[in-house]
Amino acid sequence: MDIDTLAEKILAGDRRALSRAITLVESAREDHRAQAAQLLQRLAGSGRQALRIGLSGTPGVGKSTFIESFGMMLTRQGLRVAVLAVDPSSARTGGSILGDKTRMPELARAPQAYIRPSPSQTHLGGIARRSREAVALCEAAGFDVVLVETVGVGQSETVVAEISDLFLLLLAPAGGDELQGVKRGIMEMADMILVNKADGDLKPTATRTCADYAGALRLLRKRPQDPEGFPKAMTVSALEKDGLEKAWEEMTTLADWRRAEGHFDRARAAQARFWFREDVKQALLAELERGPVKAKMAELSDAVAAGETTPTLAAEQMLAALRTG
Ligand SMILES: Nc1nc2c(ncn2[C@@H]2O[C@H](COP(=O)(O)OP(=O)(O)OP(=O)(O)O)[C@@H](O)[C@H]2O)c(=O)[nH]1
Ligand SMILES: [Mg+2]
Repeated sequence: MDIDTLAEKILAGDRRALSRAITLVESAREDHRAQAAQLLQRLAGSGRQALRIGLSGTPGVGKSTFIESFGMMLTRQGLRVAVLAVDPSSARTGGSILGDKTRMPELARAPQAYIRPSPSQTHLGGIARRSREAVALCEAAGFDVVLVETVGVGQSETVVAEISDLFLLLLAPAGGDELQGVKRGIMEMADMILVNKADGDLKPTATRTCADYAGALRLLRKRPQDPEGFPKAMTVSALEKDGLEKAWEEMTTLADWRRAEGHFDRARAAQARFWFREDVKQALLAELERGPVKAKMAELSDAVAAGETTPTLAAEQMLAALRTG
């Protein structure tokens, strides 16, 4: 299929075309890369804008259950929902593909929803590019909401936050000492904290945990992109489908405010800038792994190890060699 036809089909909301296109952007093959770039360029002018929601949380906190319940609630409101996963561990575990689809049985069958399994890739730079391009494809395909899930392990949260309009942190009810476990950097990224499993015996603990996090959020520096009262902490039960409508209301309130105040577009522009810089950095790093440059790196690295030169001097020498090509 040629790129023009593929683009047309995506714009028409053809799911198979969308899947094909995502496979294309996931490919590392040079000719695929060129086709993917052409396709994305063609779709860039679609003028469609989804609400991109990033969702992070540790294993077992209830991300899949939440996406299933929350996603179904959105489809019942007539919204089209796409689900993507950024999963740096998938290469190790052999992919969370089956796990995810079986944990989202209703959503996986819903005609208004699209779930894209996570590919197995190890290289985080590759994951980032593939993920943001997949988001762009879903957006062009006319989805109203694109949910991007990641399991909370280090850098993948940054990737997800940098491709999302809203970033949600899903937490479990826990004792006070676990509050310390959430890294400050992650708290600072969150637009909303959802304490899940606020049901049955866990409800009182969830309420207390939520209050603790609300307190912690208030201590953070006020961000220009937040109206009064945000970032917010709330309790939900993905299992009992409780608090999901309220959470969605808060999300739309926040997104609407950001749109009205210009923060929404500003954030996307800043993200585009961020990814441009990241791509340049990744490409420069990749240069170091190529032929003669790689050999020079190895040579200087050995010299440093042998004490023949210092790391600083060797680095200067390396950069000089790069500049002269
Ligand atoms: N009580 C209760 N249990 C829940 C809730 N949400 C999820 N669970 C349970 O928690 C367990 C893990 O849920 P998942 O949705 O698979 O969690 P996850 O975050 O997707 O986990 P990973 O995919 O392994 O990272 C399952 O046994 C769920 O039934 C909830 O709201 N309340
Ligand atoms: Mg899951």
